[in-house]
Amino acid sequence: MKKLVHVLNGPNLNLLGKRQPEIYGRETLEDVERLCGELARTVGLSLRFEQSNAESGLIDLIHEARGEAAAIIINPGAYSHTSIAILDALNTFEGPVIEVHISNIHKREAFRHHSYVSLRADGVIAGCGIEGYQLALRRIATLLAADG
Ligand code: CA2
Repeated sequence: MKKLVHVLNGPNLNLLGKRQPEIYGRETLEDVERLCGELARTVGLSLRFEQSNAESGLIDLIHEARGEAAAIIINPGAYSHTSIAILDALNTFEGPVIEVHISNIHKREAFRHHSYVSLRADGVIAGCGIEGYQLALRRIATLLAADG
Protein backbone atom coordinates (compact mmCIF):
# COMPACT_ATOMS: atom_id res chain seq x y z
CA MET A 1 0.00 0.00 0.00
CA LYS A 2 1.49 3.36 -1.07
CA LYS A 3 1.83 6.04 1.56
CA LEU A 4 -0.35 9.09 0.96
CA VAL A 5 1.03 12.66 0.86
CA HIS A 6 -1.30 15.65 1.04
CA VAL A 7 -0.17 18.70 -0.96
CA LEU A 8 -2.08 21.73 0.38
CA ASN A 9 -2.14 25.16 -1.23
CA GLY A 10 -3.41 28.36 0.31
CA PRO A 11 -5.15 31.52 -0.86
CA ASN A 12 -4.76 32.87 -4.38
CA LEU A 13 -2.59 29.99 -5.53
CA ASN A 14 -5.47 28.97 -7.83
CA LEU A 15 -4.35 32.02 -9.88
CA LEU A 16 -0.86 30.61 -10.41
CA GLY A 17 0.26 31.16 -14.00
CA LYS A 18 -2.55 33.64 -14.60
CA ARG A 19 -1.20 36.74 -12.79
CA GLN A 20 2.22 38.11 -11.69
CA PRO A 21 4.34 35.69 -13.78
CA GLU A 22 7.44 37.75 -12.91
CA ILE A 23 7.10 36.54 -9.30
CA TYR A 24 5.35 33.17 -9.56
CA GLY A 25 6.16 31.96 -13.09
CA ARG A 26 3.90 30.87 -15.94
CA GLU A 27 2.96 27.37 -14.82
CA THR A 28 -0.49 26.83 -13.37
CA LEU A 29 -1.50 24.95 -10.22
CA GLU A 30 -2.75 22.18 -12.53
CA ASP A 31 0.82 21.96 -13.92
CA VAL A 32 2.15 21.66 -10.36
CA GLU A 33 -0.35 18.88 -9.63
CA ARG A 34 0.63 17.01 -12.81
CA LEU A 35 4.39 17.31 -12.10
CA CYS A 36 3.94 16.19 -8.49
CA GLY A 37 1.76 13.29 -9.63
CA GLU A 38 4.45 12.11 -12.07
CA LEU A 39 7.16 12.28 -9.41
CA ALA A 40 4.93 10.59 -6.82
CA ARG A 41 4.50 7.62 -9.18
CA THR A 42 8.30 7.45 -9.65
CA VAL A 43 9.02 7.43 -5.90
CA GLY A 44 6.10 5.15 -5.02
CA LEU A 45 3.84 7.59 -3.18
CA SER A 46 0.15 8.52 -3.56
CA LEU A 47 -0.93 12.17 -3.67
CA ARG A 48 -3.95 14.18 -2.69
CA PHE A 49 -3.64 17.71 -4.09
CA GLU A 50 -5.87 20.49 -2.68
CA GLN A 51 -6.23 24.28 -2.68
CA SER A 52 -8.32 26.53 -0.43
CA ASN A 53 -8.71 30.28 -0.33
CA ALA A 54 -9.96 30.11 3.27
CA GLU A 55 -8.04 29.74 6.52
CA SER A 56 -10.75 27.41 7.85
CA GLY A 57 -10.61 25.41 4.62
CA LEU A 58 -6.88 24.81 5.09
CA ILE A 59 -7.40 23.86 8.74
CA ASP A 60 -10.11 21.35 7.74
CA LEU A 61 -7.75 19.86 5.14
CA ILE A 62 -5.01 19.52 7.78
CA HIS A 63 -7.51 17.77 10.08
CA GLU A 64 -8.39 15.37 7.25
CA ALA A 65 -4.69 14.67 6.75
CA ARG A 66 -4.51 13.55 10.41
CA GLY A 67 -6.69 10.57 9.53
CA GLU A 68 -5.22 9.56 6.20
CA ALA A 69 -1.87 11.13 5.26
CA ALA A 70 1.67 10.04 6.08
CA ALA A 71 3.06 13.52 5.30
CA ILE A 72 2.02 17.05 4.33
CA ILE A 73 3.52 19.46 1.83
CA ILE A 74 2.00 22.89 2.36
CA ASN A 75 2.23 26.27 0.69
CA PRO A 76 0.02 28.28 3.06
CA GLY A 77 0.34 31.44 0.93
CA ALA A 78 -0.09 34.65 2.91
CA TYR A 79 -1.44 32.67 5.90
CA SER A 80 2.17 31.58 6.51
CA HIS A 81 2.81 35.05 7.86
CA THR A 82 -0.36 35.50 9.92
CA SER A 83 -1.97 32.24 10.99
CA ILE A 84 -1.34 30.78 14.42
CA ALA A 85 -4.47 28.68 13.79
CA ILE A 86 -2.81 26.90 10.86
CA LEU A 87 0.33 26.39 12.99
CA ASP A 88 -1.86 24.90 15.75
CA ALA A 89 -3.54 22.55 13.26
CA LEU A 90 -0.18 21.40 11.88
CA ASN A 91 1.03 20.78 15.42
CA THR A 92 -1.69 18.11 15.74
CA PHE A 93 -0.31 16.22 12.71
CA GLU A 94 2.29 13.60 13.53
CA GLY A 95 4.08 12.99 10.21
CA PRO A 96 6.65 15.09 8.37
CA VAL A 97 5.64 18.55 7.13
CA ILE A 98 7.50 20.47 4.43
CA GLU A 99 6.65 24.14 3.79
CA VAL A 100 7.01 25.40 0.22
CA HIS A 101 7.11 28.94 -1.12
CA ILE A 102 7.42 29.48 -4.84
CA SER A 103 9.08 32.88 -4.37
CA ASN A 104 11.99 33.64 -2.06
CA ILE A 105 10.04 35.21 0.79
CA HIS A 106 13.31 36.45 2.35
CA LYS A 107 14.07 38.58 -0.71
CA ARG A 108 10.64 40.26 -0.56
CA GLU A 109 8.81 42.61 1.83
CA ALA A 110 9.77 42.34 5.51
CA PHE A 111 6.26 41.11 6.44
CA ARG A 112 6.91 37.95 4.41
CA HIS A 113 10.16 37.11 6.21
CA HIS A 114 8.46 35.44 9.16
CA SER A 115 6.36 32.28 8.84
CA TYR A 116 4.42 30.77 11.75
CA VAL A 117 4.26 27.52 9.79
CA SER A 118 8.08 27.28 9.83
CA LEU A 119 7.86 26.72 13.60
CA ARG A 120 6.36 23.29 12.78
CA ALA A 121 7.85 22.50 9.37
CA ASP A 122 10.56 19.82 9.19
CA GLY A 123 11.89 21.56 6.08
CA VAL A 124 11.29 24.85 4.28
CA ILE A 125 11.86 25.46 0.56
CA ALA A 126 11.60 29.00 -0.84
CA GLY A 127 12.57 30.64 -4.09
CA CYS A 128 12.88 27.51 -6.22
CA GLY A 129 9.74 28.22 -8.24
CA ILE A 130 7.28 25.37 -8.65
CA GLU A 131 10.23 22.96 -8.60
CA GLY A 132 10.07 23.51 -4.83
CA TYR A 133 7.07 21.17 -4.67
CA GLN A 134 9.08 18.39 -6.35
CA LEU A 135 12.04 19.01 -4.03
CA ALA A 136 9.66 18.77 -1.09
CA LEU A 137 8.22 15.50 -2.40
CA ARG A 138 11.71 14.03 -2.78
CA ARG A 139 12.49 15.02 0.81
CA ILE A 140 9.23 13.46 2.01
CA ALA A 141 10.09 10.25 0.15
CA THR A 142 13.44 10.14 1.97
CA LEU A 143 11.88 10.83 5.37
CA LEU A 144 9.09 8.25 4.91
CA ALA A 145 11.53 5.60 3.64
CA ALA A 146 13.72 6.15 6.72
CA ASP A 147 10.60 5.77 8.84
CA GLY A 148 9.95 2.28 7.42
O1 CA2 B 1 5.94 32.37 -2.70
C1 CA2 B 1 4.94 31.77 -2.31
O2 CA2 B 1 4.65 30.64 -2.65
C2 CA2 B 1 3.95 32.47 -1.36
O3 CA2 B 1 3.49 31.53 -0.40
C3 CA2 B 1 2.81 32.95 -2.23
C4 CA2 B 1 1.79 33.81 -1.49
C5 CA2 B 1 2.48 34.93 -0.72
O4 CA2 B 1 1.53 35.64 0.04
C6 CA2 B 1 3.57 34.39 0.18
O5 CA2 B 1 4.19 35.49 0.84
C7 CA2 B 1 4.61 33.63 -0.62
C8 CA2 B 1 0.82 34.45 -2.48
C9 CA2 B 1 0.13 33.48 -3.34
C10 CA2 B 1 -0.51 34.26 -4.44
O6 CA2 B 1 -0.41 33.50 -5.59
C11 CA2 B 1 -0.60 34.12 -6.77
C12 CA2 B 1 -0.18 33.44 -7.85
C13 CA2 B 1 -0.32 34.00 -9.10
C14 CA2 B 1 -0.93 35.22 -9.24
C15 CA2 B 1 -1.37 35.90 -8.12
C16 CA2 B 1 -1.21 35.33 -6.88
